[in-house]
Amino acid sequence: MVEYFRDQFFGLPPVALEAAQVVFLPLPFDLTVTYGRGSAGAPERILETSYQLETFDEETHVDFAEAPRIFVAPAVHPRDGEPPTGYLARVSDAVRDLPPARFLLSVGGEHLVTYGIVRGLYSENELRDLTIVQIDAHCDLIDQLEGEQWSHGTVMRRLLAHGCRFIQIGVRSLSKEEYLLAQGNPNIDIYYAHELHQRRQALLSRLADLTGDVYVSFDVDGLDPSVIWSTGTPQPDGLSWQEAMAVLRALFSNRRCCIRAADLVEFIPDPNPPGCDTTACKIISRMLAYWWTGQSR
Ligand SMILES: [Mn+2]
Repeated sequence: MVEYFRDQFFGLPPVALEAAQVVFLPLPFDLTVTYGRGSAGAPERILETSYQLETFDEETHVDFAEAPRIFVAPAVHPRDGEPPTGYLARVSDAVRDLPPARFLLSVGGEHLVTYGIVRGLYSENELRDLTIVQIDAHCDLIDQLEGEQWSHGTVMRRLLAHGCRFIQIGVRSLSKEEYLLAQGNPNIDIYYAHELHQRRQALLSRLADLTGDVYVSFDVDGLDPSVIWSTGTPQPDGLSWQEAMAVLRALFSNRRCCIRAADLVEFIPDPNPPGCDTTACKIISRMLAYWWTGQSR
């Protein structure tokens, strides 16, 4: 009988950080959630479930049993009574402590964790040249959600203030405030779900032509609920699996931009496993397979 390592991705034997090309960073944090809870359990469930996946990716022919090697970093756990900003600062510190030249794949947790990751990865100057490609039903550009500045619904507004640019894909739930903000802001480009079919080629060309630093933030509610329903604030009419993969493929095969990191957020482990658990694992393995294929060409 094969032995699986339940705390490693794909259940593979642990590898040393020095020998890894990918760092998997668990961020079990869902403090500011306003509706469905439970995304804090996602990193652990995803690791536990991932041994169910084949290490071989049928599309890219990457075999994770060979390469790339994945190092699972210690989780950054929230502390009792700690404000969200305290947690985010510790996430940034954990990211800064990682050796460079490794791909960082962070798994939330709620979407607010993206702020901590991005601040840890890039200096203030670099943030002004960073493009965040966000697959999401929501813009997360609200200034304050229920009076709270630091929330899953405000995370991109906080990053916008640092000068980041945004390409938001699959949006189908936003406030008038966010709509008007995006309309007048050259740094925000929204590909709404209802027009995605028409603008698909334009979007893929845009992604294939991106230059500079790019960060990929994958909120699972960007997908259609028929693909992933296990998320805090689901919305109908999201991206199909194939549409989402086309987006990731276009991005990771673009050699003119530099993608050092990605995240997967807002996934809630299924109360009746497997549910969507293995689908969430497969998003991660696909992102890594596309990234690795882009590296080795
Ligand atoms: Mn969302």
